This record gives sequence, structure tokens and C-alpha cells, in this order.
Amino acid sequence: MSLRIYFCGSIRGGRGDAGIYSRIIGQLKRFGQVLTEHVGRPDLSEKGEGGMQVDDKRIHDRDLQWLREADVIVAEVTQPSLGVGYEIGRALAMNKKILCLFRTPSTYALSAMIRGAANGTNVHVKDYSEEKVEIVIQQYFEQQL
Ligand code: 6K6
Repeated sequence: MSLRIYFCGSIRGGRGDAGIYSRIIGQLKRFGQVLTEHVGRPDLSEKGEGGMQVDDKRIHDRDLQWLREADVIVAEVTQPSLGVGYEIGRALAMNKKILCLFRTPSTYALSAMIRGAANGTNVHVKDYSEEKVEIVIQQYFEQQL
């Protein structure tokens, strides 16, 4: 059965990195089924799902269900997002395998609560440069899964 991958990226935290999310999702699809492909959609704005209003409770409950079903969580954590941080914390409590990707150089410094959660076993935090994003993902899936 194919690997179920939950991708996290900022939505209301800001959509400045949506292009890189879409690139990451494209690469993740080589390794399994991406449950949250909408996070990379260019028409998904900070204001809503393609302009539509969806109830926040339904979004939360649906996303948590996908998180439970996921085999691995990949989070792009450069653009700070409360939702992404929350998803990482919930996934960690479920003992999921987690890869956090932080792009350098960046004007942001990654939260100590994310960088400090790396443990060399199920939680990995990787700094990457934009041109190497595909290879970083490939190495993770070949070596850690
Ligand atoms: C989009 C814009 C405004 O409201 C939305 C509703 N859409 C969402 N649909 C699906 N997942 C969402 C939505 N909003 C947040 N999430 C989840 O939280 C995603 O899985 C992202 O990884 C993360 C983004 O959190 P924020 O705090 O940046 O929105």
C-alpha cells in the first residue's frame, strides 16, 4: 500500500511560500499519496479555500483525521504558522514520523520548540536551500522510511 503523507504549510500565517509548497508536494507524490495537496494550491489565499468559506471546526477535525491516518508528516516551517506548529505538536504526540524543512537563507529564525524537538529518530529538522529541496526529500524517504 502506498505511503500516506501529510504535508503542512502556512495558510493564514501567510502564503508567500506557496510556490515552494507546490514544488515539495510534487516531489512527495513520487513517494506516496499526499493527503493535503490543497496546501500548495496557488489559488488558496490567506482568506479561504479558493475564496470559499469553510467552517474552521470542520477544517480542524478533517485535518486531524488525515493526520491520524498519515504515515509521515512533512512540514515546511520557514514561514511561521500557528496551524503548522500545532499540527507538528499533535503529530509528535501521536508518535508519527516527522520531517520539518526550513529554508535558508531566511529572515526568520526557526522556533526552538520545533528545532529542539528533533531527536534523531522519528523527528527530523532539516535546513535546505531552495535548489536542493527535491534531493533533500529524496534522501529522507530513502534513508528514514
Ligand atoms: C484557508 C484560508 C483561510 O482559511 C482557510 C481554510 N483552509 C484550510 N484548509 C485545510 N487545511 C488548513 C486550512 N487552514 C489551515 N489548515 C491547516 O493548518 C493546514 O494543514 C496547514 O498545514 C496549516 C496552516 O495553518 P495556518 O495557521 O497557517 O492557517
